[in-house]
Amino acid sequence: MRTLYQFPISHYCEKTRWHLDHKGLDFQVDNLFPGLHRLKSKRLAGIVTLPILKDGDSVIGDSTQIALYLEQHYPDKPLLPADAAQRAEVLELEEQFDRLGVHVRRWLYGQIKQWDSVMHAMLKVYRPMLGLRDLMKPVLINGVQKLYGVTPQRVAKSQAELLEGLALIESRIHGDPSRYLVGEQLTLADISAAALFAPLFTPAGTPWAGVAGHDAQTQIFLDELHAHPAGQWVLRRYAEDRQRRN
Ligand SMILES: N[C@@H](CCC(=O)N[C@@H](CS)C(=O)NCC(=O)O)C(=O)O
Repeated sequence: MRTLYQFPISHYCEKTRWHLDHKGLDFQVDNLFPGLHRLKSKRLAGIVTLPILKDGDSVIGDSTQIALYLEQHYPDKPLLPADAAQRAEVLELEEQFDRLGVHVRRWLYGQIKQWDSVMHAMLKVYRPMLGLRDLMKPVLINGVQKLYGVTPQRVAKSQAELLEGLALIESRIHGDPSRYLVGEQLTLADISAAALFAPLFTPAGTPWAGVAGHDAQTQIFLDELHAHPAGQWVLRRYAEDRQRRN
């Protein structure tokens, strides 16, 4: 049996879900409660973040390690090219987009004006547990702001970083949303970039669709990003390459 320990709205968890779905691997999800998840994640994999994958007797933490594990143990439908130079490029891009995922998250948290819709999306999968779920909301709001460094200066820097990330996508695809980042096929670089930028573009069927806690000014900025080739690229990758099994 395969279990993905996750938060549904985590874009790093989405990257792993996409990879598992791409390989056609069945898995169940165990949605851990934010904050309390650390008790389990430390015990399972000695880390404080999700995703963590349990595959039979193997436990792998961190979306990059999981990706490498999946490529090694399930070689069908590879997301790493056989060509050594292309493979190195994919791994390098994957690392860059993982780093950029931090900025996407911080910037988005920095835009939230109404937390209700965001908290609802974050917590709706958990049972109310004697009202504990709702009692935890203010603690969580404070917690994510501290944990992810959501201060005005850092949010502004993250905006610059995420714009650079979108420019990187555009340069790799030469402005053409139909192209892949490396070579002619979907690779780990594409699913990393598309999943980690997806919360900005809220593709249909993702946990972010319909979630909006930001104001009109942020929406104008997001609409502009949508119109860019990189925004169109993320949506296109979702429409064409994101097969869902779960
Ligand atoms: N480098 C890690 C990052 C994962 C990550 O940042 N996960 C966040 C959710 S988006 C998390 O678990 N945060 C909870 C915490 O730090 O307590 C990966 O690729 O798996």
